[in-house]
Amino acid sequence: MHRLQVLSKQLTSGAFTERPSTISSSADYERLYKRSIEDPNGFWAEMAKDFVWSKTWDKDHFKSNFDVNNGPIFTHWFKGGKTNIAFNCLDRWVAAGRGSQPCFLWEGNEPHQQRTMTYSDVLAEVCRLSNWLLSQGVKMGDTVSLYLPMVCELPIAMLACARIGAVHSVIFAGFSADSLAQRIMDCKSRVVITSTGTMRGTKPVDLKGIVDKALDLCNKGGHKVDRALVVEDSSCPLQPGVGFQASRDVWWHQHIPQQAAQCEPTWVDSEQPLFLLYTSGSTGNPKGVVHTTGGYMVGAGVSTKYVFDMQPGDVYWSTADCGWITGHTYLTYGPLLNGAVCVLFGSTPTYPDQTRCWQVIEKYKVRQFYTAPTLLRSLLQHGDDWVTKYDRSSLRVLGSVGEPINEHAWHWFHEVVGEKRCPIVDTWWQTETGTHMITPLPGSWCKLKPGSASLPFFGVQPVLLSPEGKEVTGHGEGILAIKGAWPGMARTLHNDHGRYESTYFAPFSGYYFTGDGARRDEDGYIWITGRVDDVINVSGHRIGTAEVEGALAEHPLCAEAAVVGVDHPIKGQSIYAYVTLTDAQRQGKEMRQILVDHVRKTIGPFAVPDVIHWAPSLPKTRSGKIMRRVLRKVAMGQEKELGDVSTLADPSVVDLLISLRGE
Ligand code: 6R9
Repeated sequence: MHRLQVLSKQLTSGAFTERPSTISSSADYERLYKRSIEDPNGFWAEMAKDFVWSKTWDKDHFKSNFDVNNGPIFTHWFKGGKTNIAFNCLDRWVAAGRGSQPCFLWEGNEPHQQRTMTYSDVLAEVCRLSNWLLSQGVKMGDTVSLYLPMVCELPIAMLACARIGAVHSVIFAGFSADSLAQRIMDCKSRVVITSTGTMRGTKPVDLKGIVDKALDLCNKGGHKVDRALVVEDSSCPLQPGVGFQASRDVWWHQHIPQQAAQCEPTWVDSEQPLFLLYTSGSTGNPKGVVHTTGGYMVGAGVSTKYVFDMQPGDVYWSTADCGWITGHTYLTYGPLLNGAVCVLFGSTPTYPDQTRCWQVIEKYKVRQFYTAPTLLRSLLQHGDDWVTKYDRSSLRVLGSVGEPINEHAWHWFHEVVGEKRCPIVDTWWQTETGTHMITPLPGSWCKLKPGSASLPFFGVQPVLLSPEGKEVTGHGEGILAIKGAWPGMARTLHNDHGRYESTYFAPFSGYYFTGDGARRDEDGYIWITGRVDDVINVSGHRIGTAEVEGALAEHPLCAEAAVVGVDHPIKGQSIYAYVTLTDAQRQGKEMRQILVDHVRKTIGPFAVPDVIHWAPSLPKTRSGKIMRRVLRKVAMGQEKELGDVSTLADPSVVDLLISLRGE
């Protein structure tokens, strides 16, 4: 074969190749990691030099206190520095000659709905919207609520707020009017940005109607929203009966195009709040997690670069919605800070059919693909042919986030989707951590273990604690906590610093408490075992729900499983499993025995579920997390005490499960 042909074959068959942005050896990783822990002040200052600042940070810019006995909990990074994250995401690339490079490749609900916006287009639109926000009296520190589907206007609105120092609060466009009102009132937004509606598969979602109801509720609650800016979605116009309130509502297409396409960025202090993001805790009202500017920017930019091996011009796709943290850090800020081309996906991965993801990857030649195990599990049941008929040779790095990935899904992702060529970065992190915490890096030196989130990212010191708060060293298991601060961490909860301290720092003073359990193996690899509130103790055996779920999900007839612990008079707790079969016809006694035998064989007799409850589907939050709290209540017959189910994607699943109890 001609040399060039050989070369081009190598390129298209594309084994993962080391690039300058990749850490190229274990020794390099260890050296940088060590440095990041021993000298956080110096290490992160060096990293921060890759970004544009209007004023450099002080020499000793980093300080924190994690000990509740030692005064208030606080962290600051890059103290004294001033920057603007929107400038770093956009202006910088336009100035560097990348203005005509695509920034967003938007794909709508239908495969033929497409829109490309270049970096120059996005910058101009961000400036117009910033100018409009300023004209509405929005000032630095004011909060703007965004209730939008996955259209370019959503990240544009986030960046426009950031440009003028306003704080954005994105509320997933699936929350009910009540939840939306609660979140708007909590942060007292006077401006809300929304759209007429959106199509999710074949279903229209009437967003403006929901906003109208929410704003009525706000009025009743004594909070008035002055302005609602509405994006017109031609595929989903205003629903009959939904109107425009002339004194409050304005159209994006009438008011934004006439604004000037330049707007000076507001250079803000490093610790100026950038956004609020509400997340549910195990109890009480949703928490408004507050992220600030400088540390978050550096953490997001640097982790995206190393974890996804990202360089300017790379086509990157995260299936996350901007309504949750992944959509903030690894769809909007991180990729744009690295000059990437972002696919913005405004549909559902199974619409019009289960090949949609692979079509999108082929069409846009996606290089890095970041998704959640739940999606993989739902797709893998349909077999491999649906995947392999599309060209995935552009793929180089695959990412997983949101929950532990079971081995079966990991292998399918690696072997079928990634053709064994792409490393899988199983990234463990949280809304509160802001950025990746524990993850493999995509270098051939980095050994991958299916199901393990692997090693700490730079600057992160994970520790395992015993229930008494003693550090477990070496190989062992415990409660996952983090020692020492990292740049991307949340600084407080909106209007409730006390709750921030009591939730995350009081359980073990001196540490950030993650709420997850984990195990460290002989190689120092970390395996997340699930939330500590989900750990089941059966006759003294500690069993991670994730472990049992993983075992069930390994069975080819099991599409998905969720396991909870229920009180048991003799064993303390017993294991209660909800199982979705790939073929519902198989539900019955015989299948139960098959699954029980399978778990017994995979983990051991102590891990066998006492109950297998057939579940046509599982109650999930809109970000795809199984709501185990609800499953526990249903299992224990306490459905009157379900608590807040406002974050469920489909609340009717709960009634269905109740009706199937004992079947
Ligand atoms: C980013 C995000 C955080 C919780 C976290 C943990 C679970 C996330 C995971 C994972 C195992 C992973 N989680 N990534 N568990 N392996 N790679 O999901 O944020 O929505 O706040 O959820 O998700 O339990 O504590 P958030």
